[in-house]
Amino acid sequence: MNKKFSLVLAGAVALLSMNAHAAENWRAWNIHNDGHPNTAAMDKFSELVGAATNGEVNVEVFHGGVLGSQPDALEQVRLGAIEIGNFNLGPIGPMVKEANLVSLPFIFKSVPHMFRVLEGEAGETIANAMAEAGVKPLAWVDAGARSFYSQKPINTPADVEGLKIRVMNNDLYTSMISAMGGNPSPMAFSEVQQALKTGVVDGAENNFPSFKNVGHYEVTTHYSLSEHLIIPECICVNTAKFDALSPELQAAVTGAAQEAALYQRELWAVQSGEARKEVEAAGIMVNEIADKGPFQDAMVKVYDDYLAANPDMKSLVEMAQTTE
Ligand code: BDP
Repeated sequence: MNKKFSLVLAGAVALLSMNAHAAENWRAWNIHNDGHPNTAAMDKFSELVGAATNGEVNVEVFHGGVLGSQPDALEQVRLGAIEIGNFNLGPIGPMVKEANLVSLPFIFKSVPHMFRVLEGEAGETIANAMAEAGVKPLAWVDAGARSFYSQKPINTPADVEGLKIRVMNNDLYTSMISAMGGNPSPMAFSEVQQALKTGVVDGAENNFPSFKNVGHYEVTTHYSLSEHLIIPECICVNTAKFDALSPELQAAVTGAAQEAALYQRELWAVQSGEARKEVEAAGIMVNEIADKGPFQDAMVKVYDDYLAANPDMKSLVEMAQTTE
């Protein structure tokens, strides 16, 4: 064998063996910008995955929703065109029925209650159904509670009457607003600030960090603590991509997601309080709602209609309601 040929051969062999261990390069979707706890947590996740897998799985995070709106990105993850991301379970409900449990208004008593439900049998059922649908949750993330904001304080459901309120894409949210006499307007997150500014909608609902991070507080005056929805989020991966990894890499990626989620929860605890103070300092008037009873009463119809149409969800709803 001449020298040149053997060199070429050695090169080819080296290339082949490298390919056998070709690194996975994953794109991660994140809707938030710098300054939001989830952005920091997703950057942390990327760092942790790289370290835990010795560079065999690389995650590049695309912030600010540049890879598409949340419903589109979820579809991309299901297809494997985007591998992973930080998703809210709200927009997952229309594609995974079980995930809709968390979108029933007032289903959780508090954020710790929500995590207890997710850590129990109900959470397992939801996680399995999501994995089956192609969006496998590796860890649960805190998103606090969502409350209304608009140009006037909201204290009772009657205050919502006649208001056009932006909601995320999910029929449960449109029913929720309609049940209070408001006009629901499903819309992509990226369009909400402009819609509030130009009066296309009268109000919206979200947690403090998101209210602040994308400048919704700059175009509203009142934030009313209705806390009608406590929706968890996930670090969710395309199921097939995850299943194709070796068991060692699966464990490393899951471990990194869980560590990043714990980090997120710590950041959330601090930064949601800070976000509230910042918007208040900027002039937002925050009002407590002394009695949430009337809001809960208005939701009876939402539950009745939902359970009549989805009787198979009764057991999950009961599981959540009976979780201490
Ligand atoms: C934020 C969530 C994000 C949603 C957004 C929204 O973190 O996933 O897209 O609300 O209201 O709190 O669309």
